[in-house]
Amino acid sequence: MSDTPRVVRAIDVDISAAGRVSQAIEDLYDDTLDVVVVRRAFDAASLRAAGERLDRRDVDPGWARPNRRMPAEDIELLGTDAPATPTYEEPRGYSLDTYLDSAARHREGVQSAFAIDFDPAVEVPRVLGLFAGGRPVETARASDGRSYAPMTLRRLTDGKQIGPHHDYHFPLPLYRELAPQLDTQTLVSYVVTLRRPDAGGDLCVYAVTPQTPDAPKMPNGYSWDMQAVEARFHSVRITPDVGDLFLLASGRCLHRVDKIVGDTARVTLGGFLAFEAGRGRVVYWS
Ligand SMILES: O=C(O)CCC(=O)C(=O)O
Repeated sequence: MSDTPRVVRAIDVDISAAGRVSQAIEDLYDDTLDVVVVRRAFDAASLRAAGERLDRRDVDPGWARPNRRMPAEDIELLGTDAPATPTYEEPRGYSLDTYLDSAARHREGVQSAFAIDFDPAVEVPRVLGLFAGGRPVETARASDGRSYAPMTLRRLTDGKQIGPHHDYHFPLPLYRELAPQLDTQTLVSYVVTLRRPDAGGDLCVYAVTPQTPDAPKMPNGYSWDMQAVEARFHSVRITPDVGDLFLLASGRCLHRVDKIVGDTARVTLGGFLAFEAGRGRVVYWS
């Protein structure tokens, strides 16, 4: 085994160079790449208009707040009120039926945030497909055909953040049907920026994996000791602009989102993706 310390391998490309990274999802899976930032991946004007609308405080399109009991992590979501991750409301994860029912009830929630000329159900798989090595990209489905939520809109306002975590959610109940169909070696996050905050909101990615020996934890044994993580491990900081996409090996690399500062919210659209077992297809959900 090599003694060379692990680093976060990140690349930053313009959409015009997407052809150079057409195998990015495979590279993320194969642990030869950790983050790819794709600048101008989506039409910035369409996303900016949606981001502005979603940052209005006088209209509530129905934001769900599954972390409301932890004010610093109180992310707002459209597209589901039972997300595919643990929340403070449901730390062990939602049941499969709760998750799928919520996805069905909130199906229109994401679409209706955009003007008629931008259909995220078409645009998201089209752009993800540019990095899938020619494989089809499809929304995840349970074995009875019910659809997982393809994507969620996320809003973080002043003082909110996403704390450090890995995303390896296959053991959760709602993956009971999905996980056996997938290559569960890792999980990849996809995130598109609709609105940039005045300050804060950067994505910070650390060369700390679930297998890193002696990863720094606080004396309580589960909270990350971020001062020690930042002192001892390589990291990258990413500031996405409106229209940019990033793909992150979020099952492997510890990551967090810096606290938002100021009146302008950080608004993103995102979810997860994975290879089907055998790598013939990419499936995505949120
Ligand atoms: O919003 C982001 O930049 C990252 C979201 C996140 O933590 C994830 O996708 O795992």
